[in-house]
Amino acid sequence: MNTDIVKNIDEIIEGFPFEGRLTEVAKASSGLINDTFVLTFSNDNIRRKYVLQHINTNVFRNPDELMSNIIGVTVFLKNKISLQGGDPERETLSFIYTVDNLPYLRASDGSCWRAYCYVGNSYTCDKVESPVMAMRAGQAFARFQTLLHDFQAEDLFETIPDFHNTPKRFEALKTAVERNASGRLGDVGEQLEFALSREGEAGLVTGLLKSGGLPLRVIHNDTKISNVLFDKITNEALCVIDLDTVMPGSLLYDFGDSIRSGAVTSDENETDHSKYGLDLELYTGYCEGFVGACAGILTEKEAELLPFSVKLMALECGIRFLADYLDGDVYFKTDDPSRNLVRCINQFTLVRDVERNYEEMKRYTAEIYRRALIGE
Ligand code: GN1
Ligand code: MG
Repeated sequence: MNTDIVKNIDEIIEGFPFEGRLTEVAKASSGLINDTFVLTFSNDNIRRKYVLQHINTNVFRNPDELMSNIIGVTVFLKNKISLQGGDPERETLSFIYTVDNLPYLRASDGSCWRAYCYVGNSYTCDKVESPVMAMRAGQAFARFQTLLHDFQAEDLFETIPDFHNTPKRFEALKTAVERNASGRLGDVGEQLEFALSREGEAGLVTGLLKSGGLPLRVIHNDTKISNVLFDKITNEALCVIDLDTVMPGSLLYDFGDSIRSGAVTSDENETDHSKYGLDLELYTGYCEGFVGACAGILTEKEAELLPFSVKLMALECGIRFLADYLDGDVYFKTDDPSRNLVRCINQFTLVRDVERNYEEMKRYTAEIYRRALIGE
């Protein structure tokens, strides 16, 4: 048994009321922020699995607030799902309190850990393989939106303030340029010029949220395909996971970020940038799933801005990678010094591709929305 991949595993498992004897620890995540492990415990003939996550407190500086959001949302979802006749054990996550009845464990070295029940017969994917899969992911995120439609957004802490505030992300980029902590400023002239040429559009969604032109909702904020749990038997989406960034915001951020991360022709680390771009079929598939499942709560303005949100999220993510490249890779995990620049270039390539396909995206989206509204 290899349990060494978590250094202080004995202390951690003693902190949670796991049943049985630990027999396996497997690394499970592809995320850029937290580390996730699947623990297997055996007890006579019974095997139980749990998910253990190390919380990255550099990013989530207040784990109490973070876990308060997650527990609040999952308990609310459980009630709703039960009332609708669903299965609350499979359609959302069940967090396990520590033996001291706390929502997460602080180990003696200061590291923070949380655990939830592993949902059996399920799987996650790092890549959207087909329009049907895109559609199912869209349904899952739309369901999350509709289930939380009447959750009080004011009850949530802003775990990462201004997370999708694109104008503030531009300010952070400019600070990173001035600081040039990594000394890499000379490498990024072209990317910087590109980013600044699109700055004019950066404040559209934040402006409308402020003026009331767009509703403030409870959103997921990290809507990539790897955050959807699928059922092994039916291949339908079961629920969405990774609730760290659940905060108030615009639904457009969720839609745009799903497309940005999933309806693309290659991986975000692709070094051959000519291979990277928008996959219109996946876009349409996702849009059908998402809009089909939440057309009833969408406002006209939200529906109109869905294609724009893709461009916005790609631009924002690109400038985040660029700022981190200039800062010396302090935020996103990297295994290569050029990684964040590569990621940035791919995002900007996607922005250009969305601009090229914009009219078509708008046409498809409007048609999907029209059909969803009349229940076709
Ligand atoms: C981070 O850790 P992960 O991969 O779920 C980031 C997202 C970015 C994404 C880019 C809390 O998500 O905002 O879109 O990387 N999450 C946080 O791959 O910053
Ligand atoms: Mg995440």
